[in-house]
Amino acid sequence: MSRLVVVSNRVADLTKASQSGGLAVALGDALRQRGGLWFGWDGNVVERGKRVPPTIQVDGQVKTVTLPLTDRDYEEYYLGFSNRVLWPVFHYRLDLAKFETAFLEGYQRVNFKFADALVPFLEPDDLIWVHDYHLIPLGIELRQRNIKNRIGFFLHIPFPPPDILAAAPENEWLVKALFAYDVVGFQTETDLANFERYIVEQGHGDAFIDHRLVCGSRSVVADYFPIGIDVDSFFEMAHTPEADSQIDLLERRTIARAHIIGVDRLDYSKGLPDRFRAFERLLERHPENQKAVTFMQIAPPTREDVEAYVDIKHELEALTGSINGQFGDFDWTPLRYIHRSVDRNTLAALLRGSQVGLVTPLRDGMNLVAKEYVAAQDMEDPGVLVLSKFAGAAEDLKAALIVNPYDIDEVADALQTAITMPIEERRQRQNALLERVRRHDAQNWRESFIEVLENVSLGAAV
Ligand code: ADQ
Repeated sequence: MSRLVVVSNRVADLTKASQSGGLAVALGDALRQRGGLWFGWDGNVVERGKRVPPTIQVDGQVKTVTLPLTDRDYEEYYLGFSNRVLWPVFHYRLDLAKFETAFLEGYQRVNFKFADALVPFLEPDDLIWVHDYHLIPLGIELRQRNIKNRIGFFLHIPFPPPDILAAAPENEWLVKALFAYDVVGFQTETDLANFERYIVEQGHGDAFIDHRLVCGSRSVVADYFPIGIDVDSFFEMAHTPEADSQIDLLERRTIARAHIIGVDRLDYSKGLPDRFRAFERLLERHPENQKAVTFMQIAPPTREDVEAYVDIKHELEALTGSINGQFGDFDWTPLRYIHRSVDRNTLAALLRGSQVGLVTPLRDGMNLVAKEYVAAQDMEDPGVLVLSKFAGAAEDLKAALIVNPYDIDEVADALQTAITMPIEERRQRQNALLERVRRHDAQNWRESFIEVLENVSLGAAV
């Protein structure tokens, strides 16, 4: 079995995989089974011009190789092109994108440096799996260094429609860069269709029935692979004696009979201001929920060096103050907004202890919180998932209450339906949801991607 080499912007700490969730859970097992290497940024920033050799850590069969970014690279590659250009554009938010030439140069420079630093660690049989929008051109850089291995790429965020992508600088270069890979994976059918439309409708190439797309002298296999979670371990985390006492505490500390929960990084793509307004609308339209329902939003800070993130933080603080000021009472705080990271065990307990999971991104690649909410529920007395139709997860989780997150009345009505839903309907929906969450779990995601990558006929010169 060939080794697996994972490349991503940040490298997760595999020794704390169950605590960090996400990629660490999804890829940790594969790395341990096959042996391999995880390469990426160590999260540190050093002065420009300073050359720091990669840090190598070995844990059994798995090596992690990490390096810092210079302050300039951090500004231009990470904050600049990745998070001020690609993140907003790929989330359909051209209004928030900021284009500067230096950003693109920084992005290309870091991908160049990453390739230089990675090549000495590669062996001829390695399967290389590159992750996410920070590293789209890494494939080209590796090919230019004569790396002939199978290389796959997975995009964790949405792939926008061609008309939107056309507004990004160097979009043609960026999309064509994907053809340096052998397999390109997306989260959903919609993302895959957008990629195919970009290639075919704009005359850059052709699509064939076996998922192969051809562009110039290169071809790739492009398909969708919905990412998932480790369902059993999340369920277990939500059902420990400590979780029981946390849920007890949650219930005893309040007069509310129903809890609504939201858990998201504080990001404008997650639709938090509209979500807060929908909760406010629920209290206005259905006043019987006053003193009877609470909403807890956990939203840890991210990317605070980007202006759009500071703006949304202020907006949420103002909305929280205004909603609590208008509706709160000495014995009831309607909205609890926690702007901190929360330990995953507590998170699992809170998801289980909440009667409604409110997941209303304006656009999201997949959204693992929706899946975690389903996995955490008690099957006998499950809660209800209210899910945005613009989350990738909605393609699969059709048994949730699917809403348009921009329509505040609709979300408020869905909340009311969720709070008052009879137990039989809740159980039916939960059964259907859990079946989907299990079908597309973390293991299925990584194994299906790796299987396609291992068996693909190589993409060069068709
Ligand atoms: P994210 O945008 O980060 O991921 P999401 O899929 O919801 O979004 O994953 C977030 C993870 O962080 C979840 O496992 C969640 O439990 C955890 N988390 C969130 N808030 C937390 C908190 N306060 N404390 C502790 N943990 C917290 C990107 C894409 C998504 C895609 C994933 C995976 O934007 O669309 O689903 O990658 O591909």
